[in-house]
Amino acid sequence: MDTYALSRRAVLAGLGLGGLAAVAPARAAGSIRLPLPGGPDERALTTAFPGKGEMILQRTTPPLLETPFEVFDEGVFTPNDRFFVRWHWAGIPTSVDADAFRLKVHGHVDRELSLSLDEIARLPRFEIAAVNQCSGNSRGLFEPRVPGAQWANGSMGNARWTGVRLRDVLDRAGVKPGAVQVRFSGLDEPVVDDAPDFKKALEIDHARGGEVMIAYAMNGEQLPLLNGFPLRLVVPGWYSTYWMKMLSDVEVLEKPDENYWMKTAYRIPDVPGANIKPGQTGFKTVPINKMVPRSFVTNLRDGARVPAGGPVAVRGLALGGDCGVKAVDFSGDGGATWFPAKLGSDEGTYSFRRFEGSLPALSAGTHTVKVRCTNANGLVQPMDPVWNGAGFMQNGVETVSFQAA
Ligand SMILES: Nc1nc2c(c(=O)[nH]1)N[C@H]1C(S)=C(S)[C@@H](COP(=O)(O)O)O[C@H]1N2
Ligand SMILES: [Mo]
Repeated sequence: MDTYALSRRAVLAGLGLGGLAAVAPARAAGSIRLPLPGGPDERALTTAFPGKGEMILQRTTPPLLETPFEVFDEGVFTPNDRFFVRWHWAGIPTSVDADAFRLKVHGHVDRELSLSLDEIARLPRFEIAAVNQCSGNSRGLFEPRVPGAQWANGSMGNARWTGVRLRDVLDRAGVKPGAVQVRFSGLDEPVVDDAPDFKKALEIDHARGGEVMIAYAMNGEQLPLLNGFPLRLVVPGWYSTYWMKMLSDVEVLEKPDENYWMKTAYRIPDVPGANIKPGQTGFKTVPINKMVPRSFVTNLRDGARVPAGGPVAVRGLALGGDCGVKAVDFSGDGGATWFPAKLGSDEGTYSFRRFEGSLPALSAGTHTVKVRCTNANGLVQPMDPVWNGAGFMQNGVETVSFQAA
């Protein structure tokens, strides 16, 4: 039996997030410039957050921490202490008592459950590698710029998640005929009374599909508090807005969820890939859902210098979205000619996949490399980002500009 959830290591060592608000900027470990067109592009680096190494401080309260991009060159899995953090409301418990914690399962079910972590750990164990990516990852790269957290490319991460299938938990409660959705919420709360608690819902068949899981471990360790200790939902292939952290409440619904976070926020045009014009209204929307393919060069960054006259190694990470990576191609001539990259080991459909290749010998001067992923469903990254006012689902082909000298 797995005992990650049973380890009772100190969670937050008594440091309140209110306290963090005060210490984080003071303990900033320097700053970094993000590739955000038109600025402001400078962000503090911080090591002040519990369970986290050096992170890009996007916001202090509630914490929004971005992964510095060089971390993605180190491997296919993102270390827990460098994994990005995003919360909507500042009412985040600063510690969770693992013994007292209960997961409530209720609503349109035969019997309500109140499960301890020990009871959950006794269900069949399930493990999957999957990328957790914020819907707004790379929002700051959109032009025209859009409001919202100005993330560069680091509000994503890949981990091996261990836990139990949501289906097994739902089966214990006994889903009644007529159930249409399952709604999730966590221990965090808004700090003002009239603000909507963060809740998300999935269709019942998706929830029971066997891949959606309740994770108690991430990369073989208990979840960092800021990534949802003690339990979080993992929805492989879908944007992380559904990946409810500190999951405490699972509610089976007879009617589609109409809460703010489903009905109003996190909506996308109902036509896949539709480019929206600034100011455009009146188009139909659906809740954001499956991820789309992406790829990133990790060994070269804008302004990098490489020796002229020799081949240039290109290495990076790709993600298929809601299916695997079929191919990654790269181009050194602005997209006129594409070379296939060699793909690294397959860690699973929803994982990052490494790729590598090399550009032919380059003359001295400025060069660019573009990289493009095609997923197993045949979906290809667009050359230009698909613009929308919410700044969601940015997946345009990335270009890195470097110098050969
Ligand atoms: N309880 C709770 N879960 C949540 C959120 C939240 O605000 N509260 N935000 C969601 C969003 S929008 C994102 S991007 C991911 C971020 O996951 P991470 O902080 O573990 O990287 O958590 C998701 N789950
Ligand atoms: Mo997000």
